[in-house]
Amino acid sequence: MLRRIDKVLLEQENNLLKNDLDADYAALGEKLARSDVDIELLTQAAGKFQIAVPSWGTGTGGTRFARFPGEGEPRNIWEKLEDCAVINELSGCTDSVSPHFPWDKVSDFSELKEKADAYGIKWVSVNSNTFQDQTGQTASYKYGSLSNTQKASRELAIAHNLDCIEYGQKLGAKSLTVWVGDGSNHPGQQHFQRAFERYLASMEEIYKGLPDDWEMHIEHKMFEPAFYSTIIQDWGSNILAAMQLGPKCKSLVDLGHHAPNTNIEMIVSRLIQFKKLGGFHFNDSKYGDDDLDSGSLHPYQQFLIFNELVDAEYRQQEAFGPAYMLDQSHNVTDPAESLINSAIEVQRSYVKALIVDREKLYGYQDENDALMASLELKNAFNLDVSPILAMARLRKGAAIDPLAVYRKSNYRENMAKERPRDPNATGSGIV
Ligand SMILES: [Mn+2]
Repeated sequence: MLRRIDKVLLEQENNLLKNDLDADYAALGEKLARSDVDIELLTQAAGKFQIAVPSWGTGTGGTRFARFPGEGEPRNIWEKLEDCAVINELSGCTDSVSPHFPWDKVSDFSELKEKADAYGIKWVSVNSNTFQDQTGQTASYKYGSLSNTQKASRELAIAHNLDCIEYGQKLGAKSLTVWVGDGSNHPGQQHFQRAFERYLASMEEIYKGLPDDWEMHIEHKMFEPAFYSTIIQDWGSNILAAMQLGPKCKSLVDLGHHAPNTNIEMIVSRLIQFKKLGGFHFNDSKYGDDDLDSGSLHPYQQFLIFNELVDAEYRQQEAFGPAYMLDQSHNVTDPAESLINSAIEVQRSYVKALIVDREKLYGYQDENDALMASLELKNAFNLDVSPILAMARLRKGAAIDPLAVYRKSNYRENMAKERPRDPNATGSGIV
């Protein structure tokens, strides 16, 4: 397999840490065994866990005020793929990339697929972009895309989404994620019902173009770029649209797209119950943003979300198989470092949720023992599962300490020489 990080360096670094890891792993294994938890099963589960990297996440993000591009950041999808390969080589848990069109459009998709195959990277959910006008575009998205009052704009947005499906088929993807910035900035600007009707009619046209084995995922977002109303502002409008469109349409939960303090784990449970959970965009949020690194601020919330997901797995819930993806904005960190770190933080939440004794928890719930029920969750959350994650990485040929290897490899410094910055390049967005 094609590699971006020197294997000798990786093994040298792993060898320095292996004895300590073995000792920590053995100690944790003994501790878990006292609660009848088999550490080997957890390590195997950690090894299987995979989360997709968004192609646009490999570039420095930005805010409405400015973007400060980093040295050596990727200038096109080929270079984004290179960085995604590095992230996977070191983390061992990001073997897929989600592309965004037209940003990632190429003339020869088979060449792009071959290159990704060589790195052991798969392409997953394709994302459409109808929230900005492209050069020479015949109709504008200024007043919306799929819900625009003007037929020409709606038709252009529908055609773009159908193109995205076609590109995705060439790459081997199986789903289309649709997020639109449609909404309004003034009370009275938009007729809520008519706008939603136009959106649904447009989405029906896209749904008709879905191959049999594809899904369409709708992403909701409370606000921004529209600041008064947004067409799919929350999971309510999202699931209503998904139910209206049909079984191949499901809802996607972006953690940062909710009001502060929203009980996202309960939304996840509802979507699971009605077979409408399509996938996730993981990130973290303090206010109304979707920009912070996953698990950097609310790791317990992320754990509680995984508690619902693992519970659905445990109950063998019908039609359950959400797609996991990161979606963050990296303004002050090296995007590769943030993506490595976040992928591992999401994997950490998953492994911790596996430690919860489901039958014990159900018992406490049935007996209305609120304190013991909450402690069953909290005790699992409080356990440091780092040795399990590190061992899973080591066994897959990834790095015990991914960030240390990344920095020792001088990858970014080398890329700064290979990838001189184009002063006219457009920035990556965050959706
Ligand atoms: Mn998102």
